[in-house]
Amino acid sequence: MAHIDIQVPDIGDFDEVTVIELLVKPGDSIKAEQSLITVESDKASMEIPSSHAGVVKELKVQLGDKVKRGSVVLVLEAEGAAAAPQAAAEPAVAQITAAPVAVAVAAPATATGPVRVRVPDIGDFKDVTVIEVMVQPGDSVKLEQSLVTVESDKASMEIPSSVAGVVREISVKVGDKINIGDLLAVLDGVAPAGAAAVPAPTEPGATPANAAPPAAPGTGAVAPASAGSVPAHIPAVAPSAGLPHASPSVRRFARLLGVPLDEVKGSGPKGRITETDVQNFTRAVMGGATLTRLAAAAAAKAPASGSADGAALGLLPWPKVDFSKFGPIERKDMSRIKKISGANLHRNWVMIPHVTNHDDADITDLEAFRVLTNKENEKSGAKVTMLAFLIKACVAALKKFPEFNSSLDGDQLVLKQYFHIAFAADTPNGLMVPVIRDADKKGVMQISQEMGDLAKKARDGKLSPADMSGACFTISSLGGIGGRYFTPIINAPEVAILGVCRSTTEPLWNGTAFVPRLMLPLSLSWDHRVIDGAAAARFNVYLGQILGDFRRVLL
Ligand code: CAO
Repeated sequence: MAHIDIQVPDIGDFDEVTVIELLVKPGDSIKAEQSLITVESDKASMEIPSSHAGVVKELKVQLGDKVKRGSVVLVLEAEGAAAAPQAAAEPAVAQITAAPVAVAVAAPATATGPVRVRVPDIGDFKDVTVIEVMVQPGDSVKLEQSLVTVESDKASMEIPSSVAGVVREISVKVGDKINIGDLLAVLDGVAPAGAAAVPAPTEPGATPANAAPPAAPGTGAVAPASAGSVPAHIPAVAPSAGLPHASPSVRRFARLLGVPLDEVKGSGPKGRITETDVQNFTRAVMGGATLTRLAAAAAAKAPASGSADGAALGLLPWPKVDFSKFGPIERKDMSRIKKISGANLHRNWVMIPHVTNHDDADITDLEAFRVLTNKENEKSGAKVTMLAFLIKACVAALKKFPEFNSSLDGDQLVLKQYFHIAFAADTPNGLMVPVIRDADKKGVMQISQEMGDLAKKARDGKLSPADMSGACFTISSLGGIGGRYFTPIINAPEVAILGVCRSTTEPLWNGTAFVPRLMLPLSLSWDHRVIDGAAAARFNVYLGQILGDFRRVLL
C-alpha cells in the first residue's frame, strides 16, 4: 500500500485559511471525495476533500492551524498502488471543494453610474443557494463588502461587491439558486476595470424608482429571518442578525437531525457552532427537556411543510402517502414567507394555551359616521377604514386591561407602556404583519393613511424589518372578504390577538322590538397563562361598547 500526502489544493486568492474542523481521524477508512477538514477565512468556509480512498495514517493539521495551498493535511494509505507515484509528484487533492470567491479588483476606473454586479467565478459549483442577502437598496457598500452568502453542500461563502457604491437594486433573494455570471445587484458606483461588474444599461426601468428605503438603524440585512417575536397565524419577517456561525458540515448535520441552528449556542471560537454543540442540543431536547422545549424543537423542524416528526412529541409520525397513486398531482415549493410563518405558527400554537372568545359589536352608528366622513373627504381622497377605528378602539381596551398589552418573560410579565398595533395584510407572497407605531398618539385618519401605506408596501414586498417589529397586539381582519368567526393564533410574544369578520345587518331585540343593527363579529384569542376568561370577556364587552359609541374613548 502506498502512503501519500493529501495536500490543500488551490483555494483561490486566500493566502491562509484556518482549520476549524477535523472530519476524520487516524484509522478512519475514507472514500475518494470524502471531506477531511473544514477551513475558514473571513469570507468563506469550505471542506477539503480527499482525492483518494484509503485509510488515514496520520493527521498533519490540528484545529486552529493556518493552512494554504500545498499544506499537508494528512498521510493516507491509499487504496491501489497506482496512486502513489502520481500523488507524490503533485498535490494530491486535485479537486477543489470551493473556489473561494474573491473578486478581482483592478485599479478603480472613474466611471460612475449604474453598475451590474454579477456572480464571479465560484469554482466548480453550480446552482449554489443564496442563504443570506446582506444589503438592501439604499445601502452604501464598500469595495469587497459582502453582498450575499451562498451555500452548497460543501461550502458556504460570501460574495463580495466588485464596486463601491449605493445599492440600487438587489436581483436575488434568499433561496435563489445562482451561478457564475448571474446578476446579483445593480449599484450606483465606481466600476473597477475588468471586474465582474458590468455597467448597467440606462434604459428606463434600470433605475427602480420604487427602491426600498434604507433599513432602520442596525438592520443591515434585507433577507428576512424569523425573529423570536414573529408571527402567529400570520407571518412577520424580522431582521436577520446574521446566520448562525457554523461550517457546511455542521449545517448539514443539524439539518439531518432537524436541529434549528439559530437555537444552538456555539462553543467554538467566535461563537461558532460545532458538531458537539448540535449533539448536545439534541441530547438536551431528547433527554430531560421539558415539553415546551420539545415542542419548540419539533415546531422548528419542518412544520410548514406538514412533515414535522410527531415522534419528537411522542406522537405518531406524520403519514407518508404516495398521493400520485390516487390521481395526478403537482408539487410546489412553499414560499419562504410561508415557511417562516409556518414555523412560527406551529411554535405559537403548540406553546401558547389559546382560548378564543367570540362576541359581536354593534357598529351601526360607527359605520354611518365612517361613511359620512368618507363622503365629506371624497375630494381629498382620504378614506377612513373600519380597521382604523378598530385599532383605536383596541388601544382604549389595552389601556383599560393592561395585561393584554404584555409579554411573558420567564416568570415575569412585561407590561408595555406603548401601544404599537400590528395588522395582518394579505399579499401575493403570503401574510405580512406591519405595525402602526404609537397608535395611542394618532388620530383615526392618520392611522388609516399609515395603514394604507404599509399595506401597499407589504403587497410590493417593500416592508422593512422595522415596519414589522415591536407590536403589542395584533388585529387580523377578514372583514373585506367575509366569514363569521375564526380562531386567530397569537403572535408571540404578544398575549392576545383580535380576529374580525364581515359585519352583517341583524335583527336585535331592543327591549320592545327587533331592530336592524349592523353587527361586527369579533374573535379574541388570548394566552391563558396571562389572561383569564373573565378578563377576556370584559375586554370584548368593553371593545363592543367603544365600537357602539366611540365617544367612550374620551372617558
Ligand atoms: N365588515 C364589512 N365590510 C368590511 C369590513 C367588515 N368588518 N372590513 C372591511 N370591509 C369592507 C371595506 O369597507 C371595503 O369596502 P369599500 O371598498 O366599499 O370601502 C372592503 O371591505 C375592502 O376592505 P379592505 O379589506 O381592503 O380594507 P381594510 O381596511 O378592511 O383592510 C387590510 C386592509 C390590509 C387589512 C386588508 O386588505 C387585508 O389584507 N386583509 C386580510 C387580512 C388577513 O388575511 N387576515 C387573516 C390572517 S389569518 O391567516
